[in-house]
Amino acid sequence: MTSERRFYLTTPIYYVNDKPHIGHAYTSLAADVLARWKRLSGHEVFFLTGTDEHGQKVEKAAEAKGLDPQTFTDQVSQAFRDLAVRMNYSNDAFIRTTEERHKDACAALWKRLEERGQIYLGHYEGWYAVRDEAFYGPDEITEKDGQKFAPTGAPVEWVREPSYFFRLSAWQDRLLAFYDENPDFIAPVSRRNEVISFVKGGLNDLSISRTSFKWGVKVPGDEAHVMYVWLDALTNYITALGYPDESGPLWKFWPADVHFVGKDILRFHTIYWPAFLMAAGLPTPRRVFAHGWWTNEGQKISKSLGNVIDPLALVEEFGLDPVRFFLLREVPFGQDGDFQRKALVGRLNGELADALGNLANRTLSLLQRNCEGRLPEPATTASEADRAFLAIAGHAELSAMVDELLNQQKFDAALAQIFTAIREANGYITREQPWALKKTDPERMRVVLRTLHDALRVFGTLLQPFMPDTMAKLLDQLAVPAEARGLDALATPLPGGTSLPPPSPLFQKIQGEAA
Ligand code: ME8
Repeated sequence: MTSERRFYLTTPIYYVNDKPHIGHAYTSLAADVLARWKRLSGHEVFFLTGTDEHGQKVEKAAEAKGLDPQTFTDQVSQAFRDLAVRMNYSNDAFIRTTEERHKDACAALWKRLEERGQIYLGHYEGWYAVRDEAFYGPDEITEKDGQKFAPTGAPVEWVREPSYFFRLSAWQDRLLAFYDENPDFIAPVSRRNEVISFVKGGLNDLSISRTSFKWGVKVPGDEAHVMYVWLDALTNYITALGYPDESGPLWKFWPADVHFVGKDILRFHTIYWPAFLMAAGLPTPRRVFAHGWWTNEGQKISKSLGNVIDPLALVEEFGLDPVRFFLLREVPFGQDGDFQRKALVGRLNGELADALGNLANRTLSLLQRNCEGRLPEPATTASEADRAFLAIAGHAELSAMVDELLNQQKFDAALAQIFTAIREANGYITREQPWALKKTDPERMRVVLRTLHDALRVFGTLLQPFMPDTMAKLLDQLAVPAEARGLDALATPLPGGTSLPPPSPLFQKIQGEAA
């Protein structure tokens, strides 16, 4: 398999200071859909997610619960694992930064940086926000009611302690050259501009160790220090591939094809991470995609406002696949989005139940009733109307278009293309009226129903990454064999005469709520 047919993608590793919410579910969902798409198109995929378990923030959260940090992280980390199962994420691995192999990988990377003259011992004095686990310059700080704040709104405290530093300032020009040579490294483009102007503004050396608390990976050779949690956390992406063993079976997946992140952690991934890697002489990831922020019915999501959206409660109420579909359909990936219940009901009732569900049900019921539940032979006598319809819903064009959009992480646009074709199919069935053809022109009826069946197979195949369970059900009803559900298989028509099972509805409408 050539490297082009291999694909490595990651989510952030989530802090275990609290239970998972919609934002965490969202990033992992996007990664899951792309992972599934890549597998469907014949790639060898490695999809990683996990939890970030060190640092002051987690230490404090454990303290507040009266637990030692390891017991606490064992509990909360499990909630993220459970979320992955409940959301049907197809991650190939789940990494925890408290694993021994990860501590070894961090120590190895540290030593490599040290050997290459990238680390020195100094003294850190400045502002630190525990909530962001980030350092801030004096010009970034604001004050309200005697408390100082970072630009993110996180309270900051003055920190003064011995610290190791990474020579980040020395990487400014090489980072700028790197962004220039790799225009796709930061997406979307607005974020790329933001990072470039930040780096042009000048970079200071980065404090990469702390001595005022203990919950972290120990600095090799100086155990009074624990590593800065972001150096520890970013290393997870290579730990999972077996680093420092570059001859192991998974190392072939490095560099990552996409790191999915939220816009809040863009700088860590697009400045620190490539700088660490370049400084260590390791290849840099191909792309970092920073998506936008969800608000809830117009309000910032926060624990204090009591409006945190629990993804599992949504799944409980609306079903898993409608929720998976809605989150990626509603908001262009990369932009902020507002969660509105009525928009979710509208998409579920309108697009899923009416447009797709009814189309499948009508077509499959007619095939049962009027064709003895058997698939007609592939159509040989296409009319002008059939050809016009197939130009939009034909497999080759549609899957190429979806592939191109998903390679740019344009999930909403990919779904919009598929649903344009589904609307077209509804127009086709309404115009052709196959139910009226049974007596007047049964041969034409068979052509129309076969054409619709072929189109439904395309829709079901292309939508599998978004709604895996429901599309498996649709493909079962269409009698598509399990081994013929990849993109390549679409070019081979199903044999005429295939027996079709009786259809059952794919989606339940939500009643009594105005869309
Ligand atoms: O930052 N809308 O972990 P974290 C959309 N451990 N996405 C959201 C969101 C919202 N309202 N809230 C959170 C960390 N997210 C570090 C990462 S990686 C080496 C270390 C998502 O638990 C989004 O992906 O604070 C964001 O980047 C991530 O959760 C932050 O998760």
